[in-house]
Amino acid sequence: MMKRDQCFRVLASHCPDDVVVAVYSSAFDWVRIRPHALNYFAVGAMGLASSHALGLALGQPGRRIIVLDGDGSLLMNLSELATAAEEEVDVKLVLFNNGLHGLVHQQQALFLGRRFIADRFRARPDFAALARGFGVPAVDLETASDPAAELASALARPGPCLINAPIAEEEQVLPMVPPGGANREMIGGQADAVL
Ligand SMILES: Cc1ncc(C[n+]2csc(CCOP(=O)(O)OP(=O)(O)O)c2C)c(N)n1
Ligand SMILES: [Mg+2]
Repeated sequence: MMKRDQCFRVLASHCPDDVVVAVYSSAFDWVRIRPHALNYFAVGAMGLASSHALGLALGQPGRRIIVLDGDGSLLMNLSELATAAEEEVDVKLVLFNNGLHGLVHQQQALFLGRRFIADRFRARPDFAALARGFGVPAVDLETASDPAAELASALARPGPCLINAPIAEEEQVLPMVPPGGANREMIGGQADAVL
């Protein structure tokens, strides 16, 4: 299992400067890695990062595009894998697979007395197998002997690829502003830096 930060660092060192990164949920803090990059967009609605990335790939062939998605998010729009295969888009989809609605779990842990509900997936689909079933090549970092090297080589291959990246469920995405709170009350960040 890789830590999200390890994934980020491999991604950062194998991305050309003009890569476009579409991120969802656990990956929002990718912005810490490249704080001044303009070619990054965060998608708030689950399921949409992959669609946006495919649209961009069709509109700008040749552009390197990476999607950082959550397992809950991808499950909302899994059929995009069919489009990725049909159009042979050069999109790498890195799936941060924590078996949770992680952001929901984190809010319940931090602000709701650890009363967890609707946070955990009882079914744990084999996303790499699903991708291959759609005709999209896939790698699974869970079974890789050297996950960082496997990730790097998947990024280097042309065409679509799903990369299943298992992530520990305790990993939190910070900073986070408490519900109803002001930005200066953020947890795990430097409020002064944004004021
Ligand atoms: C369409 C939609 N429904 C509900 C939400 C509320 N929501 C925000 S994060 C989240 C959980 C996301 O889970 P996952 O995609 O697995 O990402 P993780 O937080 O685990 O990285 C939910 C339900 C949303 N953003 N979009
Ligand atoms: Mg998740």
